[in-house]
Amino acid sequence: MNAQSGGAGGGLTYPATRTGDVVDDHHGTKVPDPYRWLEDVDADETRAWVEAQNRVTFAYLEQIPQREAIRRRLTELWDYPKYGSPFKKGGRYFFFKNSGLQNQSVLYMQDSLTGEPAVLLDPNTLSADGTVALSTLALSDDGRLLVYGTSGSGSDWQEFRVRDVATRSNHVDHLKWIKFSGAAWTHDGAGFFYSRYPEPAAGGDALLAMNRDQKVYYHRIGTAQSADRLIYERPDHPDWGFSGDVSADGRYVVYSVWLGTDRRNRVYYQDLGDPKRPRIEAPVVRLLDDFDAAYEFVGNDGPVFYFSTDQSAPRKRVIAVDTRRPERAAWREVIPQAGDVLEAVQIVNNTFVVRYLHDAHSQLKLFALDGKPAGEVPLPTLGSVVQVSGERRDTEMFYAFTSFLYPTTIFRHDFATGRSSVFKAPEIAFDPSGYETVQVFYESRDGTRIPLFLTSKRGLQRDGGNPTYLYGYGGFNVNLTPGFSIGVLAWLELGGVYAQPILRGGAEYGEEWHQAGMLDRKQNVFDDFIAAAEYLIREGYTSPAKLAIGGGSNGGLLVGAVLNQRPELFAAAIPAVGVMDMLRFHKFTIGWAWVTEYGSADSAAHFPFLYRYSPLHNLRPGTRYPATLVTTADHDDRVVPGHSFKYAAALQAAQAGPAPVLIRIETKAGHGAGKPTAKIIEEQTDRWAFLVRALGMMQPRP
Ligand code: X97
Repeated sequence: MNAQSGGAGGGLTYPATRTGDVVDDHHGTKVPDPYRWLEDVDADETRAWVEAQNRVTFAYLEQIPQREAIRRRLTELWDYPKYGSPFKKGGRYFFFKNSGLQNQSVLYMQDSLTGEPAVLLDPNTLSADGTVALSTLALSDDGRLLVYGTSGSGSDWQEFRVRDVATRSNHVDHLKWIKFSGAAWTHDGAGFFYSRYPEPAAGGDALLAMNRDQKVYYHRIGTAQSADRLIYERPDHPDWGFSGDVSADGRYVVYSVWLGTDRRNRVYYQDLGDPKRPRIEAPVVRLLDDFDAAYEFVGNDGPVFYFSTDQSAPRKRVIAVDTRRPERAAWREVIPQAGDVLEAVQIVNNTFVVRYLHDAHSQLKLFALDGKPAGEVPLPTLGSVVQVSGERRDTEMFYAFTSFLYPTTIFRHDFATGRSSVFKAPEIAFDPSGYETVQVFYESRDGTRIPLFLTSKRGLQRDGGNPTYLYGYGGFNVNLTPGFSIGVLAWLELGGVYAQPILRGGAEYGEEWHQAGMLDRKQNVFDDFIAAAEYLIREGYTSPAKLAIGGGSNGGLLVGAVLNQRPELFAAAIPAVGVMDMLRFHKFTIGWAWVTEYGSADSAAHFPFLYRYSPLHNLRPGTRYPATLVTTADHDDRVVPGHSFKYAAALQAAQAGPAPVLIRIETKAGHGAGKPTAKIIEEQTDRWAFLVRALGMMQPRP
């Protein structure tokens, strides 16, 4: 028995969405899933639905008078050269640069810091519309060969190719069915280790099928992928993945054995012997096989391996493990846990370069290899250090620094003088002096102190009338630190306030903070977000009629959940590429990888808390929901678009208020990585145009 459900809102007529009669039995609870058919993205009926929804959405967006001006201003602001941190290999420098509006950044090389840059690889030549992006990169130890990964239309699937650096011509090598893997060269330059999945079954959809059985291979340059040597597989554990890294001295391959997005891992290694004549057939040794904590390989002194770890240290520390005496009692602590969380560590100039997060903004500290503090690199303002580059033998390092009002700038640190100086400053026509970022703290529902970054015009009137965009993530140990974004800048120019709270579930205060937002504690994340909204209203920054919320991926789930719990608190919501069906997410692509974070509806213990907040299952027909723009993309194989399709259909049917409920489905795009500049600008234009209308920011001229 099928029925049609259409909806109306704000004078809009939505495409009719057929309702099916699928009902699942979850541990005795009957749960209807009327829009199940929308999960099948290849079906003609789904394609027709997508087209019909996009027609309604774009017709709505096109009649917003400010949209054109927003697009023009975003394009204008975007158009300045952007640089990445240079990195060195074989005596040359390599770096990414985007001239301004190029769809993809170009990889350049130059012989010295003052030399002439030459293009090594321009991804813009790989497709006319910029939808083929570089996904990974590895230069051989002598810098002569480059293996690069590309992904098409935003998918997680990658293909690897090999380029000769001197001639800029490609070798015959072409590898497929790679996901969640980089490449790690042996130091003879003969080939590299990488991980891949079995080729998906013919007739199946490679964008929907579950990813399991990752295996490690060694590829020898100049040979066919079918001749690759299988190095390691674990058919007894189809969920395990393997991420190989060759040590800086070329002697070891160190594998992180990962199980989904769980922060805990195992560490295995191979001793290749002579780096110039590596024994790739060397046995795989299980060094840390307890899956008790996170261990990240930092470097080694011969057989002594350094790891950053949260073992007995939720804010992380650095330890040394002697592979000849791997037992825990023999581990040596090199850098003890501090009050701030250790975000990342690497070895440059025979020094540990450590990034800490202090209330979610960066500090950069140096330590000798024996752990003695060796000073701090002063940073320009409250912000984030991203992209530190440099190798153990280098005497310089580069890092990028960024903040809401500090366009990403490349610094060079000279270890000989101990000084950092600006290496590449962006030339952008933007005067930050009219704006300010402040960090405030508020109390969440259970009294937890939550940091909140607020960026706005200086001298803001706290009269409750400021359009405010509240953006969050809150999960998976992922940090949401201050960063420069053209989109945010355009929002500020429109008179908006940008508010970014540090929600539980992230890594900003270490593993305890992460765990406080996991599994049956997920509601804490929503409470933190709701409390941010209440704080902004109470303090006079804004009011419900002027408040919008946004987030992507796990943040799309956040927006969906909070919208259901407090629909009256907001005027608009923009859930992007969200996980909206908490009962079925684990059945598609890599969704199973999130089970240690979210739990699984297959578990009778987990089902009740998932069912209680799942965005798709907590919409109440007859409710006045805020104006909502759901966004997703046809090639999103991280969070499959079916989540957003079903959610948008259900929200359109439930909407009792006048506000629009729209879904914007991007084509030839995915979860976000590698998105071409042209598509980013189009999407950002539509988000701000939607909010300008929903929050009544500028009255359309008569
Ligand atoms: C993922 O779903 C990544 C899926 C593949 N993957 C893992 N573990 C990762 C990885 O399952 O890439 C990993 C990487 C970064 C952060 C966390 C896990 C891995 C780890 C070590 C070595 C190799 C791979 N992610 C989540 C996501 O996209 C958040 C972060 C990455 N989600 C979409 C969560 C819900 C919505």
